[in-house]
Amino acid sequence: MFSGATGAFAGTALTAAAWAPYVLASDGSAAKTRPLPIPPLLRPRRREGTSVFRLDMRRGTHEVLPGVRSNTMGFNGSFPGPTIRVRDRERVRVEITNHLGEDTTVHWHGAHVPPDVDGGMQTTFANGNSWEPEFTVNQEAATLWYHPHSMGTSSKQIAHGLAGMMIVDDDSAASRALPHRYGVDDIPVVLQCRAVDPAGALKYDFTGYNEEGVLFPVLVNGVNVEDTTLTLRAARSRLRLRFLNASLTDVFTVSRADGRPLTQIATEAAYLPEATEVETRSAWWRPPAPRSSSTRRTPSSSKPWWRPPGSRAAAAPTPSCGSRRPTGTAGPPPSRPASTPCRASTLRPSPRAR
Ligand SMILES: [Cu+2]
Repeated sequence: MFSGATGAFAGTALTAAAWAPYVLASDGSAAKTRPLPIPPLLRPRRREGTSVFRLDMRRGTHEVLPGVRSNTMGFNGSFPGPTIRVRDRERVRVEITNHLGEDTTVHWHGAHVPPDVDGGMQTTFANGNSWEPEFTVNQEAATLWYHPHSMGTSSKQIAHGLAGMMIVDDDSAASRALPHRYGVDDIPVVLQCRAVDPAGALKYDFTGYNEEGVLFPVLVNGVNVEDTTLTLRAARSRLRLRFLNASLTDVFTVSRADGRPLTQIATEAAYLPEATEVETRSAWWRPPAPRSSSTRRTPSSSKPWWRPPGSRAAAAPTPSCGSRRPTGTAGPPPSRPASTPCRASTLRPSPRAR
């Protein structure tokens, strides 16, 4: 089912109207079980009409392989970074300090902000320094992310853990109609395929990917799902999942293990003009970096439960760079050996849900 895919994340039907356990595992063989961790929500301070967020970039360690500490980099010590949630028209300032021991930037991927505050290579700042971009949010609801974008070190720093989700809210009827309680019925799902050697050293370029013995585990919200089964007990019958592919080169296919469709409601750009049922297997795939949102609903209804009233039209997901693509789609060559794909992971019902 997942051959050729670099990773897969499959879902299952809700079996109860109000309380629905979900399990994310890899081939059902993971040794440990724990609840799906939710990246912390970064709380701003309010200062003269501006929401002030603080990000501290420094080195740390994280368990990428079971029982092995990898040297990593993190925003506020979190892998992945904390989620920043802002609102259309909100004035925002982010105070960022660099303790990485090397240059960096922070780019607001997908945000409609002026270039001088968008963290491109021209705004690189050195170790020991701070950068404090300020902007007014100017776009409809979307799921974005933030990550370093400095010359020559972006993939290294992202691979080591510097990546986080950024959610933009708005006052549209569509937004009001959707689940929006962070970590309760509005769930961030950060998918990362990481290249790591058995000693825990993270790899981030062609040379590293081709080293002998390099492994490619799938992390979901920072947890290796080949080692650990993740569970999520939904507190609502409607569940919104925000998928962020924060991998460097890998494509994930998102589907449900029971063959039922997901209801896609947004892409990385905005809401879709109307909710769209997306099938399992290769029908729904994304290149690295894009975000999309879907909801799942109770299986008793066969129609999409929700259509965003009056929302602006958005482009369909557009393939861009990626190491693997559906047959017949042009793209750059695979960036790591085809013999070492990320292993498939599956979201399946827990025994209690059956
Ligand atoms: Cu980006």
